[in-house]
Amino acid sequence: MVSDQDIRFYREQGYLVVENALSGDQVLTLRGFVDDWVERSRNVSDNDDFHDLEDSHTAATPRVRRFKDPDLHHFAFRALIEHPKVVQVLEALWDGAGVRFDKSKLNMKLERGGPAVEWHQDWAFYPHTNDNLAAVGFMIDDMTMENGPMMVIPGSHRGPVYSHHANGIFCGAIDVEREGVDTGQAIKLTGKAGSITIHHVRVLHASAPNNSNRPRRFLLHQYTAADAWPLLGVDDYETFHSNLVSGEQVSAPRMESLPVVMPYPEALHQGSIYENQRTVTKRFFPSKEIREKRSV
Ligand SMILES: O=C(O)CCC(=O)C(=O)O
Repeated sequence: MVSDQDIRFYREQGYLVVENALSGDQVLTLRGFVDDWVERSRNVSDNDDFHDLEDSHTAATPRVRRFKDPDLHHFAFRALIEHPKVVQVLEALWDGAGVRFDKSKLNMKLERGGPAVEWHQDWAFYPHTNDNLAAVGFMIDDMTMENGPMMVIPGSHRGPVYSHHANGIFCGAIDVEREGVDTGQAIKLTGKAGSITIHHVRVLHASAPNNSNRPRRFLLHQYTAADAWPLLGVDDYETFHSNLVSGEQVSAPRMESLPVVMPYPEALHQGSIYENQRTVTKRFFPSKEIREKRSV
């Protein structure tokens, strides 16, 4: 599934794209459940434990930004946590260390306006005792150059850990201009539905709004090595324990000397990265209102 060359590539570049991880039938099944969830979201008017809504969401025109923890809502999603190819790849990338599932989220980015995600490093949200952490993204739709694919800055996982604060408060994004980040080096992770992306917890990434006519639904699973413990603490040990998908439980964390900026004081808006990033003062991707004003 992954070659030594893939492993070297990931270690140098901080990301990998693997094709055909899901079959065409699996993709169609997942799309069916998601379509049904969007249909049912007509009855939802506020963000809750499952729905994260675009500002323009209405019963007539449902616009969901994210379904939170889809694994808790359907077995088809739960089953993907232990997808053998994913576990195999992560074990290979982490030299056989056990693999723990952390969290799942389905970023919807619907056609004609699905929102941007500003530049950030996942490490800023959940630092651990070591950085053998990655997010695996399942492409539920083709990710193309036009529909707001995830972008990464190759090699940035080996660079600095940036402040994700605005006015001293965590906002879940970095000011790329202030930090001198060369976004010209970014590459778009495109691929056919059924492909997966794997990105290192410290790699800089973002995605533009989806102004195309096609949805870009992207299911992200966060994983950690079994010996990486969260610096923000374990909320619920039973779940933490049962989330181990391969290897042995380790109660002595592997500590590495790594840069960390704690995500405190907490973001003013809670619930998702989209909410956290509401207080970003300097946007890389202009808001919809600004884009509309510019095009008048
Ligand atoms: O959906 C995307 O393009 C990226 C999302 C992301 O980085 C996140 O949700 O943390």
